[in-house]
Amino acid sequence: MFQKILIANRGEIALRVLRACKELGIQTVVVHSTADADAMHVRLADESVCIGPPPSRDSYLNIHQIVAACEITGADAVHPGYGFLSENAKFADILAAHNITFIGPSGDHIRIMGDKIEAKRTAKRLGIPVVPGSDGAVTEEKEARRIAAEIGYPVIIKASAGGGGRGMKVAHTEADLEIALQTARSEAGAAFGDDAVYIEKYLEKPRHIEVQVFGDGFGGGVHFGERDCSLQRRHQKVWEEANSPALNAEERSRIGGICAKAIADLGYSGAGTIEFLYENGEFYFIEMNTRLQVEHPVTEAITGIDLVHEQVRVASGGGLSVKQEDIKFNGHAIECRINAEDPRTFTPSPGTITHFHTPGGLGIRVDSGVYSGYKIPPYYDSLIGKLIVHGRNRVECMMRLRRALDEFVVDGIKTTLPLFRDLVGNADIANGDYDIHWLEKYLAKGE
Ligand code: MV4
Repeated sequence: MFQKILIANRGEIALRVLRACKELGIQTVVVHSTADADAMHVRLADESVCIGPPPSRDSYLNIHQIVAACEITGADAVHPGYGFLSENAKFADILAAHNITFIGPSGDHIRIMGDKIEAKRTAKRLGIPVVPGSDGAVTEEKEARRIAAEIGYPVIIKASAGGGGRGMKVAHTEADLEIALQTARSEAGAAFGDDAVYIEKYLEKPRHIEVQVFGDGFGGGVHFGERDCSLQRRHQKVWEEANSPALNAEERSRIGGICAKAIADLGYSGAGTIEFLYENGEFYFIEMNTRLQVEHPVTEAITGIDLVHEQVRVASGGGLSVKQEDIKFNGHAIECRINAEDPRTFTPSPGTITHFHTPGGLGIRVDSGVYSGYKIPPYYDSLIGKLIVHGRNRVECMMRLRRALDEFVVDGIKTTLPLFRDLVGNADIANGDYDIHWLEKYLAKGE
């Protein structure tokens, strides 16, 4: 087991990882920018190292400063959290070259999944169902036309270096195709320095369902069920739940089994998330994330398993604490992302939190890095906390969520809490009847 872990992140996820390390009896080091000197993760860690000025590129993304902080403090492993360097293959490789363990998969697995064409080719080879489309990159309009005619319109053109919704163009008919291909390629080249694009059948009303997987580091793989993350705005998740209201136990175990086997065959190590679009009872792979995700607590709530403990165990060579048959899905969980933003326009609202009171009671978890009197710096993302509610079933979970939202007080700044108070009373949400476009349509109506 590790002696000392350096946490290369900030905010609620830095605290989340700190807690797991403390429980495992591992010493902690955090790094922080000058803007985060008063942050909770700095207060609670055993040691802290200031690594630079506020902009992320000079601090939380500064690989050399972070490696130096490891050397100075004698950390033997780094947990990257999510965002920042969590899916940076070069960072994983550099740490390995310094004999420091990256708590995550190999640089090579990160690299494969970061290239969306390579990721899809790999998924297909491993027996994961993928969206019909081109086999690789498409450059010629003629070829694009042939593929689109074969799979049928509408089609979507995606940047191989994109992901998370960046660099996509939809063509509804053949007349749109040339423009879509040219703009997708030139935008991808400008944004990512790589103009490779690929074509897929465009699914019009899917849900976003993702499967939590783990490789044990010894060639084994398991799944921890799925999360439904269909409620998004501009590719930012807002509300996530486990299980998906759309799946039954048979579908869960079928897609979960496919993913677990794929992870084993890939020789993958650590936590991963295999993302699907789900429409008319079919799953279609779109991407794989090679990090711990923001919404991992809903999976923890229904399985009772600490996924960060599992990440640390696997990275240290100790394998997983559970076998597939030990992983049981108990009840229902919902996560609301509390952002320091206007609840209608989503404009960031940094500033001082004058009062912060979190709900409590059975089935309630709040993961947050803020406190009364804390001043939110304007340099980073606007997530200030996550409310995770668990119940024996979805109805109980929703009742408890409504009550918890009533108790939650955040004064001094705008937050997305009022949006959740609206959503929890909405009939479609109560019925689990929503797809990836539901939230944007709801917000456009301005109800
Ligand atoms: C799609 C799609 C429809 N058809 N691919 C957006 C994020 C990126 N991970 C993939 N995305 C999409 N890919 C095909 N073939 C629709 C989206 C999409 C979306 C996906 C998940 C959650 C929200 C979304 C919002 C708009 C578009």
